[in-house]
Amino acid sequence: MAPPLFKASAPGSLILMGEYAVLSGAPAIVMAIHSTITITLTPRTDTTIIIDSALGQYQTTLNSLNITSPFEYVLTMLKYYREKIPSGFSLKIDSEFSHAMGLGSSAAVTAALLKVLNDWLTLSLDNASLWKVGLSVIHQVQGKGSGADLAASLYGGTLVFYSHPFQVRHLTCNFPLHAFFSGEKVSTKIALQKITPTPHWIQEMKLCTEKAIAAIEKNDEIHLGKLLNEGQKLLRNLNVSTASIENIIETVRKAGSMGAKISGSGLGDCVIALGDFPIPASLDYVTTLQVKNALGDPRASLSSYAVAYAPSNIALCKYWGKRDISLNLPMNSSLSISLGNKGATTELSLIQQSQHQIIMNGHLLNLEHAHAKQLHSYLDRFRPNNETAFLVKISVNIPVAAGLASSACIYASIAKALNQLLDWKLDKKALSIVARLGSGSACRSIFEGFVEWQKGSRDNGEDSYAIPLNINWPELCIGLCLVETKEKKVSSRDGMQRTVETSTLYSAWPAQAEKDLMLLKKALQTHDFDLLGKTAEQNALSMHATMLSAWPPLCYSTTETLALMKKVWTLREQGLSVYFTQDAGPNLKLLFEKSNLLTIKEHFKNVEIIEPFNL
Ligand code: 2P0
Repeated sequence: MAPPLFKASAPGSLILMGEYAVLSGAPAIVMAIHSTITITLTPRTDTTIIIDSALGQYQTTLNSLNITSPFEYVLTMLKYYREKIPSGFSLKIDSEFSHAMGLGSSAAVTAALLKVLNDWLTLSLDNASLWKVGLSVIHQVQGKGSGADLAASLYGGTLVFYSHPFQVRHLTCNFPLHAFFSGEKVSTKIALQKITPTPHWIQEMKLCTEKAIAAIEKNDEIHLGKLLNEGQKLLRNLNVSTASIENIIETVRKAGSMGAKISGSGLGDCVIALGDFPIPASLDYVTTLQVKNALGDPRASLSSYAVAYAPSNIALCKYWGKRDISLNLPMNSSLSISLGNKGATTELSLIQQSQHQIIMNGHLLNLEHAHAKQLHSYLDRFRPNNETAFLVKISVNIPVAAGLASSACIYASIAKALNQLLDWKLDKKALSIVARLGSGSACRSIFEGFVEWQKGSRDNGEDSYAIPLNINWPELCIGLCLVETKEKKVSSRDGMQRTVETSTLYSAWPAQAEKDLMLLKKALQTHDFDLLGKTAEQNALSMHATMLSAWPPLCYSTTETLALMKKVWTLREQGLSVYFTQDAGPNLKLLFEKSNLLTIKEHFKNVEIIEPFNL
């Protein structure tokens, strides 16, 4: 068996507002960035400690822990935990960003190591307790420091942070933000020794930060931009701006940034700029980053943890019938449209247990549940060994098992999360195959937009995966008409099998699906909406016809479904270009173009509109 290893990642960070004043009790706004530092610890049987990072290699033993550059933070932390550490180990530090750009790499290393040791030494400390330990390490190494960057690395996301007493609160900040490196870096320690703001200055920065927090809470990007410029004015008055920083600020403002300022203690470091603007090519020495704004960036909140989202999808040419049940290989190719922000998020971590724990929308899924068996056997394919299982938290924002392809987004998000957690580094084609093994339609949910699932012909399924069609159709709208959100009595899986085995009409289906696929591709290429609508509707009705002729007969429609269908047909007779599609459930999905949005809303009062290309 492979030796156990302990792995944790923590993101770097940028301070948006509140520099210097945060040391005097004022709030700061701090954000985790997208890039992380990952630490992997593998225990050894002797007392040797081997540290391996891009900054160099270092070897020592548990009994001679001397604080040596460039591993001061790591070694100081190891000294802190010395009495609890049972053996030597090797420590691999992988960073996705340079330590020389002011992106909080020391705090990220400290946070990742805190989490790794928390796991290995089974300390069970929460983030607030880890922060306190981490801050004491940071103070030992660099003297001063608020620990704002450490909080961002531990908690992730965008935080309102107070140092003493320690307090953090997540903010939702969805504005585009970019960071540009000034080309210089002065350590925070030196900056803090050189610069002492006056009480008046601290008060001004405090006010500016409080207003910026309010602007973010109100989603007021313009005001936030103005406040960033005010913050920069304050930092300029403190003499921590440089010619290179001013040049970046001027250039990004000219390019259309709504506000820009130094991020951090200045005298170098990064400029953080707000807005969606073309990145100026003249700033050729500059690094651009997309700040990760997600609330509570999950990459920071747990060790050995992964999170991934996948959209649901609606087929315009349906997948109905399998040529191989265990590999979910279809009889026919299909074509779908992904549903953007309607889908599933899966959080995944490893647990030392024999059985997986699956939490679906906040409820522990018990083994009798219809989905449980399928999910367990899917996860079994990927577990590292019999003593290790997965803790899976799935959040779905569409009704589960109501013919809205919830299994598609669930298995696609699990496949993506597995790829991260187990570090497979699979491309999307391979991920599509992994997702397909969970649920056929899931292979399409790996991609956005229009997607074709090519049925393939090989027995092992290696050529049965989805590909994106890269066609944009911004006017296309989907209207969800929910008739019922209860779980259906017969699953798609059983329904399609019954149809293949007993339906008198099924033999005509594969050829019809192939023809519809060609017509749909033609409609997509020519943006012929009526061809798209007609083909999708006829395809869905043909699929349901195969079910009606199965035995026992299979009918997912209710009287309300039929009433809705008739309404669509009547409206079409009256000249409205609206069509529907229906999956293995009673709910209908309308297809129409944006120009008819208001009319559709008038006729279908509770319709939920999705614009797959305008999200
Ligand atoms: C589709 N459906 O193409 C069709 C139309 C339902 C009707 O794909 O057994 O949950 O897990 O491979 O993917 C739903 O079937 O079935 C489905 P499995 P899946 O969207």
